[in-house]
Amino acid sequence: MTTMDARTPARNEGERTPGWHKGYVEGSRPDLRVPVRQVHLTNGKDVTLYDTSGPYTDPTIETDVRRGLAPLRENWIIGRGDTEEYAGRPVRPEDDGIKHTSPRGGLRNLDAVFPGRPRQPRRGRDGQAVTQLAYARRGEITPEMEYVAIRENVSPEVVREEIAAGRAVLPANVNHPEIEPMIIGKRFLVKVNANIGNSAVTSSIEEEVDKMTWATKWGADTVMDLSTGRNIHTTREWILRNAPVPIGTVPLYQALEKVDGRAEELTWEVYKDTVIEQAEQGVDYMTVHAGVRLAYVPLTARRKTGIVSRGGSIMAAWCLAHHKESFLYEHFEELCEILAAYDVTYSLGDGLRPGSIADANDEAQFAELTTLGELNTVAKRFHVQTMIEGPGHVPMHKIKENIDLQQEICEEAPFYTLGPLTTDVAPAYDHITSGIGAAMIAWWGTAMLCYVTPKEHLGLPNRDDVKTGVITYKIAAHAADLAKGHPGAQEWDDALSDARFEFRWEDQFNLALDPDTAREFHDETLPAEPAKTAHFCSMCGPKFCSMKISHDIRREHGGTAEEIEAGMAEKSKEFAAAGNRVYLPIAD
Ligand code: IRN
Ligand code: FE2
Repeated sequence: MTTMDARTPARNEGERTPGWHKGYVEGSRPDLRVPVRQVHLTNGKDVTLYDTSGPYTDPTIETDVRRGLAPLRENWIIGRGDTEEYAGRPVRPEDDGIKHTSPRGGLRNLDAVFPGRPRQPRRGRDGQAVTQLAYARRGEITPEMEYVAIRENVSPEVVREEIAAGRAVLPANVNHPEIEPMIIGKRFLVKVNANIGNSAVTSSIEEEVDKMTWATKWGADTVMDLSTGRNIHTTREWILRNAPVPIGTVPLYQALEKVDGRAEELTWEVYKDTVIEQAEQGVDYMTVHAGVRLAYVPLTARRKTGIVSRGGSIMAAWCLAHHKESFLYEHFEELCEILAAYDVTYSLGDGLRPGSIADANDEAQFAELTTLGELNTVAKRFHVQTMIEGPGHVPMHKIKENIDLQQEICEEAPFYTLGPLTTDVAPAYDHITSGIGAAMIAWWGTAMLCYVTPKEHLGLPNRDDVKTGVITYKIAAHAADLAKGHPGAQEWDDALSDARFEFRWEDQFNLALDPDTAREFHDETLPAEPAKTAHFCSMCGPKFCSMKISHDIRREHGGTAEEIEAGMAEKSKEFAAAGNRVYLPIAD
């Protein structure tokens, strides 16, 4: 997140009461409007922040999960000729003779609910690929690229260059016109992904949609739907049609459902069919564990925690059962053709990531990374946008080697890491053990961080855990943006610091990553309304407040170094006179 100082939101400018509202920055065409969070401070200044929350936080837009969001990219996609209407009825999962987990007939209902979707991908004008990578390589700045340039406060040409070089990805399936485009790359703001799903037993479709909007409300830049079990297809359809952010999946999970959970029964055909089904729905990026090769599986035998990746263990089981090379590796080129047709972005999975501090940076992990580098090169030949997944559990002194090697081996393709967790000893606090590693690795160039919630290793995250995970990771991401000197990143901190120093409590809350909790904590100690403008903070009370003292000194003695020193000496005397006590009762 960063401030976007130079740009003035076009809408809602009239109502300028302190607080915040959703604003829009208009691009070169009227249908290109980039949402921002516009914070109005009580001192008359405005701060503009990056916004991931979608139309849900715009009171002028009516949303209805049953209708889905407006397809904001549709004209751009059709205008480029990326898709066309299906001549007949599109091939539906229930028509293809392969066993699917989604309920038959469910799709027909969806057709009525979400008319006009999906559209058939066209393999590009004159046989050219329709991916953002292909456009960037041809020198074309798409509206999506201009959109993210405005969001990131950089020039569209920088965006095009980074995508063309493979250093950034703009995940945007041609069948997901609802998203507000975003970019993942080390020259841009560090992004955060939140995982949802996984809870087929306990939650309803509405709950899953709600988890997705809840995650984006707190700043998730992308959401991965890892649902398994019943209604998997329909759940995903609802999430996609209501998502303002790119949606990622691991198609292997659904493919495994189709063979009743028996890994050895997986086939390339079932997998491919699942990928097409999901690509057609509009999934923007897919985790593909194609780096788990037969020969690498024995390298994990002496590990403390073996293979902890779900996808990795499924593929390892398949390889061992057949004693054959992975079907994902063998059919990788064919997979590239499918992904290119829909502009689905690869997230090459780290199936052999370390699951404990002891296993960090071992032979198995780096062998897989070498293969991911090789596959990255193949994907680029097919113009498929590609990022690389990373660990895992890694102690602090072994983190840098991960990003350095990945950048070298994968030609600077965006790195997308799960944490890493910097110690194994704190179950229930793994958002923190991993937030530490996430901040470090992002500082050194990781482009997107996959969040970890307090429930990691213990259970399924609930609403509160999702929020805690997202906020923790937004802190890591922003800390990295600051350390990297991302243009504009510090303005946000400066605005909040000023508000803190000047006791503008409401401004502090409105600028905070989590205004609700900040306000709540403050109210716990000082519930009264006047306290929000009082010139002391609840930490020290009215008698002893470092910020208040600094103000007093400035007021009484002016601002030079000698004057401040004199003021300090005086305060020291006052302090001694009052009994040298740091904590004084608030009321006399
Ligand atoms: C991210 C980086 N490394 C792994 N991830 C995420 O972990 C990935 O994007 C997906 O959400 C999940 C996949 O886990 P398995 O199948 O590798 O355990
Ligand atoms: Fe773990």
